[in-house]
Amino acid sequence: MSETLENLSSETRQFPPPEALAADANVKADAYEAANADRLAFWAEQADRLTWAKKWDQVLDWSNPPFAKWFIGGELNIAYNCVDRHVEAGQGEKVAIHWEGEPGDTRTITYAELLTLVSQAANTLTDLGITAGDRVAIYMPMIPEAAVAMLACARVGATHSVVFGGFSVDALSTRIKDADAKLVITADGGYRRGKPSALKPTVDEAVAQCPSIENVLVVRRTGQDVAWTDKDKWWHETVEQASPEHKAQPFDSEHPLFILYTSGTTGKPKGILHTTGGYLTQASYTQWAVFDLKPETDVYWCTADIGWVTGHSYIVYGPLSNGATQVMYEGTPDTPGRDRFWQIVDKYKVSILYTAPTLIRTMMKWGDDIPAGYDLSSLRILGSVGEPINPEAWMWYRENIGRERTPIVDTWWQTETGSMMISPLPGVTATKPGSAMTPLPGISADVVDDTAQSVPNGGGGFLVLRDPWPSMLRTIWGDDKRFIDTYWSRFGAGAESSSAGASSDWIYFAGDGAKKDEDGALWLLGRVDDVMLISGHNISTTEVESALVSHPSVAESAVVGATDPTTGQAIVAFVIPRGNVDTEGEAGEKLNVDLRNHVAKTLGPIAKPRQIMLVPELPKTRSGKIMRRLLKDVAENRSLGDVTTLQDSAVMDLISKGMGGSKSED
Ligand code: 6R9
Repeated sequence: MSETLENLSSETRQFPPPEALAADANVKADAYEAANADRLAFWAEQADRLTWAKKWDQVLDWSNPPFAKWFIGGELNIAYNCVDRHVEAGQGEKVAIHWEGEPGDTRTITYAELLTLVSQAANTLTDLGITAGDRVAIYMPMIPEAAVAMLACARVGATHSVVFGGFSVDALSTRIKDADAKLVITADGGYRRGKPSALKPTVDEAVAQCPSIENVLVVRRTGQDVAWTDKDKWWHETVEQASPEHKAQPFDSEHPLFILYTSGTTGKPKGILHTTGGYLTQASYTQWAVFDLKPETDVYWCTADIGWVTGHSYIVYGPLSNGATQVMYEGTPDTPGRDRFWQIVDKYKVSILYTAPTLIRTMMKWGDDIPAGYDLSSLRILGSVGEPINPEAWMWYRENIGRERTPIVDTWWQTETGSMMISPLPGVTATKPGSAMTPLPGISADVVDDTAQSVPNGGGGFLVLRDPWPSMLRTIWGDDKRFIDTYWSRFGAGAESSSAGASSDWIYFAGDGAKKDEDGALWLLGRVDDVMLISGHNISTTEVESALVSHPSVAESAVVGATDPTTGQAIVAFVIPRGNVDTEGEAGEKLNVDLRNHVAKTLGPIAKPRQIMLVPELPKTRSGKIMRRLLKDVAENRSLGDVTTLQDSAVMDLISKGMGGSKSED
């Protein structure tokens, strides 16, 4: 018997690209043809968008799968590509970063100034004994120095490991130890939710447990009191005093650029390793192609944190390698008010906005009138990343932010893929609300059943990637075996049951469920670990959540399968109502019944939730992904598992308290 995912929902709305945008788009339909005709030649052409100190001899070496090498023999410096070459091309006065601090302080950094900062930081790293191949941990708020620190590491060939500025002592020290880092770059603190939030005390505690750390470089941002040891150096007393002259040396295309840890659901975090030439090729190309980036005129803003892969690829390496002008914002979207994002878009005339479904759904909850008060006419492209975007959230984004003019690009990718893999092209694709549509040119994604057979259109299963791609992870830091087990042993030549075949038979397992609709467009259905088994049917959490969000009273929802004596598992839904919805007493009970019926009507009786809880918030990771595992604990009356990556630990108390009734306190 082959196991597939049910395909319950259908979507008929479709939005072709605006004509003027399509006519002037950076990438047109012929890119798919070119990549299909010769995939390696296509990627070589994209690699040529970069400046190489030495040209590669071979595009791809896949002779030792699953360990890929791209642009073998080539040499380049990433920081040179992101900074120096724009200054050399006469763009020194162009703004690289419009930085907006949460309290309202601002900085404008041109490419020439960025070059000075990165050169000074590179000289300081060298003074502190950092050489090519050393690991540097970065634990910082969203300030320009975070990007400068990453670029300075890249410039001297040190491998950076950025750790979210919200993570605990334990999370930070585990990551420092795993990578055996020599230096930490941090700050006294940053501003979040209207207050300074300290970082240095966490670093102090972590460093006390990590003998490999020789120095700690500290940016002064908040002016908070800090404890000081002889390992600590102020940024302004070192970097800002250093020589602004620094000549970037080229590194091998496969030189390690960064490690970024993903937590996963079990076990210790995986250090995902990315290297130089292939990574920058795809990050840079996708930034330009998927956002139709026109560096001369666009103002781009990605709302992610640099502690997330989105911040690496689409705040630092993608935009800067293209010479873009971008906005960088330090704080939260509701400080000082819930209109902060739209104020920023209006102030800087942002033309390309890249954000996450969690934020879109939060904005829906806060109400349409907030963005309605702002001039958002500068926007021309909207992006989404991080989770499946529910069709109704997509429509809300299109109508209330894009004002029905701007294409939306829903971009599927992972820390492991390094850059975007499945996404519409804004000048080519007629988009469907909620679908990431098709693999980008040069990428081969597919949906397969449990025997690795491609499912037909209309079918659901597992998302896989069939051919190596330039920005793919190279391994898990220090653990090749886990790399093979996690990503390559489920299907194809890497699977235990198969006799290792040709190198082209290796199949990458992404860990996500997906389906193909009748036209072959791809719909992402969430992590396969979250799939529910209801009376013998595999049902994705995403489809039920999207059905709930399509009800006018719902802003956001999370669905889990809880053990059930009759159906094996039963659907328990946690729902955040929209801002103005009455959930008191009878109104709340009626809403509850309505919602269960609404799901049954939209997807069929099999998907009808057993229980719906109205809650004020949902547990999320720092990058905004819903932590269904914790909700499952609540639904099955267990004590909570690991909560270390939870963004706001008070949320679970609120939800557990609410389990008795069905009221929302918001
Ligand atoms: C970039 C990033 C990766 C996981 C991925 C998937 C989910 C990301 C998505 C999406 C549906 C999208 N995901 N983008 N699901 N549609 N457009 O988020 O990396 O933090 O490693 O997470 O996020 O489940 O497997 P990362």
